[in-house]
Amino acid sequence: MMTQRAPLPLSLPLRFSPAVAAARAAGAPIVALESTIITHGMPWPQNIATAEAVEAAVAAAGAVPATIAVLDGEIHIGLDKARLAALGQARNVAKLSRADLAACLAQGGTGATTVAATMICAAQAGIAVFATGGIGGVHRGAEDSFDISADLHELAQTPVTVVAAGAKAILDLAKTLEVLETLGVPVIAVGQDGFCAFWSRESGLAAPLRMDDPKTIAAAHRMRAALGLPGGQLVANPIPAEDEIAAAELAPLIAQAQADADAAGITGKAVTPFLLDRLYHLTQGRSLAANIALVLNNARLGAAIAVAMRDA
Ligand code: PSU
Ligand code: MN
Repeated sequence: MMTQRAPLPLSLPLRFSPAVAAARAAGAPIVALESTIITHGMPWPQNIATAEAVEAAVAAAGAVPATIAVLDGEIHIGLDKARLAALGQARNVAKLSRADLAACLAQGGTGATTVAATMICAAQAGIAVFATGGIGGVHRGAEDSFDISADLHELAQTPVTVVAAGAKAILDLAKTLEVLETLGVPVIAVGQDGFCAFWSRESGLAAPLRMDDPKTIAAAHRMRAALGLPGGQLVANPIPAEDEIAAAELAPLIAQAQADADAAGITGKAVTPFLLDRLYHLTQGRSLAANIALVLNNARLGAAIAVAMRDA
């Protein structure tokens, strides 16, 4: 094992699905998956179809998927089909980040976990690898709004390797990389030198690190722990070439979406879901098709890293 699991606080309401419990008992590789992408990142019914396809992709690559959400005051590590379907159809589900998690649990609430909250839950469950679409980061105009995702600080504190197609391209990616550097978070590009841009393979920015082999990524994760460094790693896995939307084509549409958000006075947790929904409409659904393709790609790599950690 690469992380030392602290004893669980007696009161932490962790509930493992039968499949994840069996995987833990057998020491099988497990990949955590988040739920905010289901409730706030994609429209119904593609959200549920994608969540199921992502779980299948993890399984096909030799690991056990563990989709994480808070249901009725319990942290579920692994959701069955019925719970996943219910979450995907529910309206007004809370979006839980680091600041909200304890409050939601204490009140017996239900909510979807963001990258930050999923990392916290995964670490408590002894899961070291997590695959998603794109992390949150520094928003455009953050110099005025101060809108910087808690995902960045989580990567600095919680020992989970997060596989994503970088940070979402609605963000200011240059500032996002700067903050990650300040926080001491390793940002590792896979298969190329450039930092990817979610729906596009290249952002025009160089990635600080590059590792093309899942074994190396797994070894780097363990080495950070051996050094006594807290925190995880961001693995920036570019969308497959056949699925990408060129950055130049997206640029004016992202600017339009941001202008719409500013004009509508959207702030806080609503910003990212609003921008993703605007892009969905502005691209006539192509952004969603690309998002689905990149999440599947990340699920496959996440599984390969989890297998490499098990075999180390
Ligand atoms: N990846 C996607 N779509 C998403 C997200 C990730 O492909 O919607 C979610 C994650 O849960 C991430 C959140 O933590 O977007 C970022 O929200 P914010 O910018 O408010 O921190
Ligand atoms: Mn924010």
